[in-house]
Amino acid sequence: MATRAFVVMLRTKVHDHIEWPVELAEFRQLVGAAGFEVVDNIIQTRIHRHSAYLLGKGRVEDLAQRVVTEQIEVVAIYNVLTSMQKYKLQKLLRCDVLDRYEVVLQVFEKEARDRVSQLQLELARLQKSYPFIKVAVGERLKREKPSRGEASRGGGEYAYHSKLQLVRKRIAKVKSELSKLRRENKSRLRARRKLGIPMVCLVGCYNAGKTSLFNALTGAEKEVSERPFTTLASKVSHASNPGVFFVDTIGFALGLDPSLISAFQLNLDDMRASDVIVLVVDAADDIILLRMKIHSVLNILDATGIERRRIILALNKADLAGTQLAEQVIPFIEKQFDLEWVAVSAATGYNLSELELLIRRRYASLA
Ligand SMILES: Nc1nc2c(ncn2[C@@H]2O[C@H](COP(=O)(O)OP(=O)(O)OP(=O)(O)O)[C@@H](O)[C@H]2O)c(=O)[nH]1
Ligand SMILES: [Mg+2]
Repeated sequence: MATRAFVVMLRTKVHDHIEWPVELAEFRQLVGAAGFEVVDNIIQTRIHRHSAYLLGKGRVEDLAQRVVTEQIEVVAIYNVLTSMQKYKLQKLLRCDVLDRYEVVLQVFEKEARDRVSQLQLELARLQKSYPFIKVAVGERLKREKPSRGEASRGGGEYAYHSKLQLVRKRIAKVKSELSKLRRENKSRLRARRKLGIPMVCLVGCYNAGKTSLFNALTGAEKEVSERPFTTLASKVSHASNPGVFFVDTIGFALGLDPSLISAFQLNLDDMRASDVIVLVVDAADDIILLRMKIHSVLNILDATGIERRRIILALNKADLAGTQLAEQVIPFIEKQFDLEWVAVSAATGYNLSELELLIRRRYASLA
């Protein structure tokens, strides 16, 4: 039986009536993918976050009642919490509280099978949990009254410091292993670059169809699925399209926390090293969601240092989008974004040669 969860969102942009339902729906999907059954949504609108509990205290107390009566085990919060907020909420709600960072991390962890992804995720997990352990144990020590003089307090503090030291040691170990792997990856990228063959990276949100396109363009048979984050570690094509190296890599989610993105440095290196970036979107998505996803990915690419002149937009799933493509998506893209685009379908093979042509032209223009 799935773990019963509430989804909680604090809306701070009080004038936004369009984006928040989309963000909520996307988050609910991730909470589901993390293995939870969403029993209800609780939404509060206030301009300022409550510093201790995120939501107003009255709301949290109501929630605590419902957690008991409705047998809730997890409260998943759309917003990103400080360690102190998480600690206080868990204490008051008496159940696990996960914020968006942790929910997404949990979904990633379900998919991580290769060493690099596992290490990158372990680091992301440790960096989030270290300040939380500090707060949680610190608060406990403050409350504990030494029962037999100072000696027992000393024991508690000793355990506290040795626990933190263990986590710090593990962080250092994982970081050093990752930097070794990152150096190796960079030297592979340099060797590939020396061959003078264009490198083309497929980027976009999860489920856009990056791996499906990668398979269609290269004849590979990598796993494709509707689960979020099916692909974590990058895959590079070799044989069947010898004129181009295609790179399939990790997918993003709407509003992904920047500190979580920065955990995936090896994937970001693959993107940075590519000549051309194909930003893949699902053209059958609702137009508001589509706009938010494109902005989200462009922001990540900007922050990663990838220039706009390297980017081509692939409107994938043309077969599924039907008339929405010509009537809504294309006029919208033309109006909103200064990006060269091509409508394709990885499923039917529609316009793939057009995409390859655009890639070659763009590569030539970069030289
Ligand atoms: N109808 C249709 N479905 C497609 C097309 N391309 C991909 N899909 C489906 O969309 C879903 C996601 O495809 P993937 O290729 O795994 O997507 P991805 O972008 O690699 O996703 P992540 O690896 O999770 O980031 C799968 O169910 C595919 O079968 C397409 O052109 N048309
Ligand atoms: Mg994939």
